Amino acid sequence: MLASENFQIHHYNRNSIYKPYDEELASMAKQLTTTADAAGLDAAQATVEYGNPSKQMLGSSSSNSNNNNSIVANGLPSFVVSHPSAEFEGFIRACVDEIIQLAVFQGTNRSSKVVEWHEPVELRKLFDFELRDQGESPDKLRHLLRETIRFSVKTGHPYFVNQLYSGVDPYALVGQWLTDALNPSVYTYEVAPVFTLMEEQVLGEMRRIVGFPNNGHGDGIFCPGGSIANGYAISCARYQYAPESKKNGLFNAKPLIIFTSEDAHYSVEKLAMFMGFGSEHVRKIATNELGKMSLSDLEEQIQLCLDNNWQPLMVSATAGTTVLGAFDDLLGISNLCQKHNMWMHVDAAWGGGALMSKKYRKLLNGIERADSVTWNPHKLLSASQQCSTFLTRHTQVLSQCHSTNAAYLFQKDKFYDTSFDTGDKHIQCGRRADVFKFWFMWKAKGTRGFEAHVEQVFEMSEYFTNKLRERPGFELVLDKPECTNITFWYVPPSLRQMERNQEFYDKLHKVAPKIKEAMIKKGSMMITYQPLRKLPNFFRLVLQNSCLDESDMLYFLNEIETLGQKL
Ligand code: ABU
Repeated sequence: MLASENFQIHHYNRNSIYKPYDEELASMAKQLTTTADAAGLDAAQATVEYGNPSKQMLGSSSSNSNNNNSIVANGLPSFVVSHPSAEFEGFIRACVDEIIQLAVFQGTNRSSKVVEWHEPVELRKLFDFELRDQGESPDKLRHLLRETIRFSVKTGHPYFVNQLYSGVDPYALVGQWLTDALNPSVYTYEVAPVFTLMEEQVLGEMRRIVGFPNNGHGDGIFCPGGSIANGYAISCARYQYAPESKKNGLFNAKPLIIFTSEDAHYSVEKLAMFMGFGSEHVRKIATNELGKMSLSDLEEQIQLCLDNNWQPLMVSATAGTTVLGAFDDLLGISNLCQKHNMWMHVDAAWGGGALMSKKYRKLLNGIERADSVTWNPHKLLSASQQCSTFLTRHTQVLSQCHSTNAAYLFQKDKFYDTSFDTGDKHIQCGRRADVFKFWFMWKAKGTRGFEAHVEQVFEMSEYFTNKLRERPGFELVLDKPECTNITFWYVPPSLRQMERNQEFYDKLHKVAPKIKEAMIKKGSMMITYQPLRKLPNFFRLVLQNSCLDESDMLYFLNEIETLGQKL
């Protein structure tokens, strides 16, 4: 049994939770009326739009009586210090309880909607987005919390299979909340001692799991998303092959060429553009019928690059492509990188989680030969957004490449070992402690818990694929999906007898968008669709929530069939 399955849902008794706060609010309202009377204010002026004002606001008013803290129209102070004074405890607890009840549990219950959909123009009318001169009452703020939850997509809902993330892991959630409460910025040991050492531990363990030599020797960082992690790979590769570029930039340099597959994540091209390479210098290698980078095309493109006297810089391979979930041939790519002295990067943002499983890690054979790897625990391992890592076998390159030695942050004459001031190897300055939620999950579940999680979602994707094969009207894009994204068409009965000509494909192209619209308006599930090269729109189901079982897989098929059969 997975550790997460042991998590008992707490059945809330609303009265027991809110009664003390509600009573507190009532008592404070009385106090405020008395205060207002004493101040010669009309009682109506001392009450608020959404009920009685709270003790905490009063408390801060009285505690800040010397702060030019005037009573404003709704009876509340206009200035509240950014400090959780004791008077705020009731408000914070009430809000957190509400979030737990509505967003964490009710919002992810299978009987609830995944989304309550409204067009933007309608949502603007339904939701109070406006910012005003005067602050709102605590009750209004709680109302706004509830409305925010109500109109938001419940990405933790089991029927949200739309993106490469989903679920609400209880340990990750608590971890995320703790880091928000402590609010560190992980750049120096002095302000983030625990998280600095935690990053070292987690990144080291991830490198060992990747299989880098010398027991995972190397370096790594937590970064804001897989796109930026892929950008770090480009930056490190550039430094390795053209260290003078740190000072001189790429002006007058021989063009450096990046190779990646046509199915790779768009971030490789985006970051190359952002870093001044230019999109022309990102060569898109053709994929084969399984969605993997074609090694023969790669070799041809490298040769073409050499013929032009350009410098082949790096190959960014993909382990788990965004749409088809294909794993590139990492061993073959590594041989070519070795032959041409190129940096080998593996974007395993999506498929990296499979490394946790003895059964599925073979999908990434050869990753241990890479120079660098992107691996996002917020994807297949279900950590909360965001949790993204860049790992490299090279111990110095990140620091050498990115450091600028800002004297106001990275003073070398500090009283402790300043090698633990890790911030200078990042391009960010302020940085969230994304490590904690992942470390906390890992502590709770153990590596074996992650393995069980990964194997559960792979098992469900195989079950879904098998059931899909048996159903009339459903057709797979890839015969044997490798990862837990499964791509397929639903062909409604009205099209099933048609000849497979252009007219058929034009009609099929319109089916997935129609079904998607119907499911969102109904709120019954969310699954994405896309075209790919010449293929008409098809669905992509993504599984990474290990609470999903066989009945959920049947639900997905049934729902698509129900919504699409009349098209
Ligand atoms: N790297 C994010 C990919 C977006 C998605 O398809 O879910």
